[in-house]
Amino acid sequence: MLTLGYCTLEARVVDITTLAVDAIVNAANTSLLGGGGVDGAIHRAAGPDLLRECESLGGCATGDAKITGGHRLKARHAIHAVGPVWHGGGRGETELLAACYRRSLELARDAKAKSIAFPAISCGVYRFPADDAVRIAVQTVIDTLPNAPAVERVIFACFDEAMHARYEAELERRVQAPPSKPA
Ligand code: AR6
Repeated sequence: MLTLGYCTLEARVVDITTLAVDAIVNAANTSLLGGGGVDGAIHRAAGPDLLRECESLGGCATGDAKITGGHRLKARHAIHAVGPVWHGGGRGETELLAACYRRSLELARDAKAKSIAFPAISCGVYRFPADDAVRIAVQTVIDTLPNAPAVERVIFACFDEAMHARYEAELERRVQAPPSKPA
């Protein structure tokens, strides 16, 4: 766990659809009409009214995000972010992935969310290299938090232990070491 001012960042092995937070982020596609992976799980848990609301949004560009209600989820809102497909790194994938985290936090702020949970966007079907994706996720959240000062809790929801270990290591690396004694 990492504490930055009033906000804690933590990684947990958990099914994101079960979290009672203000907003859960979905790893969606540009249609916003559902799919497999975490997207499918969120739509199944939220029920058909989520799809109806998504149909009214007109899709979403890669690197952007749109917000809906949570419907039958325990979360008040779902934020549908569209991560990049990994094509080797030469097609702006890093910046597009960072933009997903930035836009999601901005939408959470505008919805007055205090707690938000992210899945590892693009790390499944979209094949983004996990170590790089985790670094980008943590760095972008840290960089964006000053712009979303009401957010008090960020959860990185991991589907498996291997992904959890990556986030833990990345957060641990950023925990300030105590100041060393002057020589
Ligand atoms: N809770 C938390 N994490 C999960 C869950 C869950 N319930 N289910 C899967 N994950 P993916 P992408 C993890 O493929 O790569 C969909 O078809 C999973 O282990 O869901 O961004 C969309 O419609 C992985 O670490 O998303 C798009 O077409 C991470 O979530 C496409 O897949 C993301 O895997 C998006 O691909």
